[in-house]
Amino acid sequence: MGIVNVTPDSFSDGGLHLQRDNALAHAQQLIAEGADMLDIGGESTRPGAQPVSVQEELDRVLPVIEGLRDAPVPISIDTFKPEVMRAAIAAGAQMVNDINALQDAAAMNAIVASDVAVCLMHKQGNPQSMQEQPHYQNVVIEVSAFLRERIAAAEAAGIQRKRIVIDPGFGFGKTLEHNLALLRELTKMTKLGVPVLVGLSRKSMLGALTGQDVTQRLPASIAAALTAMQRGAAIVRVHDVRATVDALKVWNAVNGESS
Ligand code: 8Y7
Repeated sequence: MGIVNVTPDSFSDGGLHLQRDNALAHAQQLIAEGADMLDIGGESTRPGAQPVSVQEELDRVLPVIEGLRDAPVPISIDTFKPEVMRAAIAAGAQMVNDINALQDAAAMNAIVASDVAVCLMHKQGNPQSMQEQPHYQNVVIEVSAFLRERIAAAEAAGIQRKRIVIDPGFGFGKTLEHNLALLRELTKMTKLGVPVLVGLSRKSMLGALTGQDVTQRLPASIAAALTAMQRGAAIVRVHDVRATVDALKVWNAVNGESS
């Protein structure tokens, strides 16, 4: 899963049109590099990030999703806002990546009313404050229990199991030790019976382990993606598609499928 952020950056403030063109070009590049799906996001959920309004998020992501209608890979919308979910699905998105795991009833209803897939992610706290004081008795048991409960809630609401993927939510209210325990024991998440998605690409835990700045975390991100695959991850959410695809080709040639 290739990451396409549709957020203004400090280098090019050329307005919505340029933002859309840049995002579409980036999306096409990731497809050419071998991405099997794309995750389009219009609001940063990094620790400490500022919220954006529904209208602003729609203005950012809808033109990009519409521009990818004929793309050869499925499009995921990274949002926790029900209004954005519904509009993105209407525009052709085939998956919703919800960092709130459909705990908002309106978000649950938006997915129930559709036929799209959904990623249910664990987090502790909210993006503004979640890294202040993460706390668990046993992070692996607690995250697994949460995801099991969210799968059950989604199924009870009418979302078939085949539409669900889960994610332990690396970096979302977790210390380095919590993240490492979750990655070490990722196989336990696969026992919940739905595909496991992981996002480790360029994350601060990799900075903590290597001392590298965010621009220099490609080798660490590859190692993390391979480690996750080895422990049963079905989908890896990454910025660096070409490098990750190459690494997975080598891994797959030895361990897995032929492609
Ligand atoms: C994740 C994510 C982010 C993740 C899923 C970043 C939106 C932070 N991380 N979604 N989103 N899993 N499912 O560094 O780990 O990409 S944002």
